Amino acid sequence: MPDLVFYTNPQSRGRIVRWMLEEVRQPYDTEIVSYSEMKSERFLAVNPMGKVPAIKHRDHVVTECAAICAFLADVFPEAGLVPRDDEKADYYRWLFYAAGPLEQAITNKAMGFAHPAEKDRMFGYGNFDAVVAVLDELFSLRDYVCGERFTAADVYVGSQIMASMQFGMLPERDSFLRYRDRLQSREAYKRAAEIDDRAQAQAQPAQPQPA
Ligand SMILES: N[C@@H](CCC(=O)N[C@@H](CS)C(=O)NCC(=O)O)C(=O)O
Repeated sequence: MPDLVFYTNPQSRGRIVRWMLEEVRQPYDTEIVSYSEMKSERFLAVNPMGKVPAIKHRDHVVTECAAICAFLADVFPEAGLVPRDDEKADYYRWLFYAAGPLEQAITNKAMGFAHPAEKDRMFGYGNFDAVVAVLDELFSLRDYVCGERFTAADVYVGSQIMASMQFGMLPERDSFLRYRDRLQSREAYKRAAEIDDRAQAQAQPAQPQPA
């Protein structure tokens, strides 16, 4: 039995972790958790937030996509996705930036929550336009979060950027589109997407079409 169990739903942020799992290429068991099961006693024992994704590695549960990506990179260093010493500053900086300020900016924007400009200083992300400009500059100057080389930080930062663009919550800047193309050409990305698309189709069988 594999040391890793992956709790997910194919229509969730679990897709980020699926990609990371495919990058590290370790055996894992998948448990699909339906939205109606997420607040069950059984699943709350795994994640008291009642949310996916989560992983269990031996006796340890890890939740939060960014933490899971960093954890898997650390535990399976042979995948080559941990930062080298000279990459650590960028790796941690932008991983935490994406899990905090970027995600808040995007969800607030999607919900139509706006704050007056004079309150920017109270918000960790300042304002949405500033977040977009900072990321646009970053990916105009480099191919990956840490520069030339793909690391686990790209799985998370890239997923946030790609999903937000896909749902129309982030503008399609050229730098973001080029970054997306680089990431989507990865074999592990394609494998993960295929697995989740298949799981999603099984969960929602196609409706018969009227003749
Ligand atoms: N901060 C968490 C967010 C997890 C999350 O919100 N997951 C959603 C699916 S994308 C969920 O499980 N929602 C079910 C619920 O809240 O009942 C992470 O990064 O993993």
